[in-house]
Amino acid sequence: MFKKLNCAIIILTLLVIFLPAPDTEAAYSFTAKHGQLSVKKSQLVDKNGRAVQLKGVSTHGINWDTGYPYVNEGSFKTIRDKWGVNTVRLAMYTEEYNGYCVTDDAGREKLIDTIDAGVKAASKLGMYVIIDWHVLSDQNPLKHQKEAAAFFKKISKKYSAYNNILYEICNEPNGATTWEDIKLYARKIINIIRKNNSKAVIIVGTPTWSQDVDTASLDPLKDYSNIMYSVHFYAATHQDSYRQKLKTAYKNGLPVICTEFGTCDASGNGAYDFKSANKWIKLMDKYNIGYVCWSLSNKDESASLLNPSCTKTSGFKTSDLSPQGKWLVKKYK
Ligand code: IDC
Repeated sequence: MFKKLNCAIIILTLLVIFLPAPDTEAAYSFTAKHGQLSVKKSQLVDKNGRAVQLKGVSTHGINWDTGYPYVNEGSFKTIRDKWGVNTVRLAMYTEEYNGYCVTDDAGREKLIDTIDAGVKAASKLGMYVIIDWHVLSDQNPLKHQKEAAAFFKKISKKYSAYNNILYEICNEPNGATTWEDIKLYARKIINIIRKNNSKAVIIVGTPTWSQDVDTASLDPLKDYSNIMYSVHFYAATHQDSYRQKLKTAYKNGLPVICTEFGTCDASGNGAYDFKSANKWIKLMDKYNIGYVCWSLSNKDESASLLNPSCTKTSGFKTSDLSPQGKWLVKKYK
């Protein structure tokens, strides 16, 4: 009896000593737990089919010095551990500020490198990452469809083995862009991504700066799986009538994700409206909809999560946070 017990103790001890210790980052991370995401009815679910809610932060434009310096492992680790963020959105403008479609080849290469740094850091830290084709002043995604097709072909091939990437194919269609235009564009780009990745969640923007999820819900894309539609809001501008659009979309069964929001007005500036922001969060929590806040930057504007005086690019302390930053930590943590 004693012999057997001794033997068991020795074996157990040896196991503890010689079994490789699990890599804590990888083994216990958010993405390790949830794995490949997919869409079941209107809900984002994890590898086990359980509902999952993403809580994210968006970079400012990665084509800009108020954006790319924060694309580093230290900064992602800080916002993961101190803020409760599980998702990072890499916003790459298409036209503004030497965006992908207007810069030169060297500029494009630098943007691809920044995306790579972001993807690698997020993956190492067990976070999801949204690659955002940030249509804004170009208004209609069809304008740069050719460039988008080449970009998503390249990027989806490069990251085909990753299970933590979501592709956001057009940030905010606006101007005269119709839902039909967006669908035409989306079909083209989805087909391209699907050749390299049959599962990744693909997020489609909606008309009027991604506000009209109600319109999209009346006639969503057919014949594709793992597609979500984005709603964006800036709480001081977008009040009850915009929340109503989300309620309508939800009632109609549209899978919605909020890939960008702010607590100030739609210019990214002006006064905060935390009361309205709280109403949005409450509604999205009720529906289990994920959300991503604009933006991880110290640019001197209300929407920045950091104070203009903060020059650190990681290791942010509470005193480095803007009013929106402090609000976010309270909500996310
Ligand atoms: C804003 C930035 C601001 C920049 C401007 C134009 O915060 O610094 O000068 O873009 O490039 C959006 C857009 C997002 C905007 C943000 C605030 O997706 O790019 O960022 N916003 O205006 N939609 C609604 C608001």
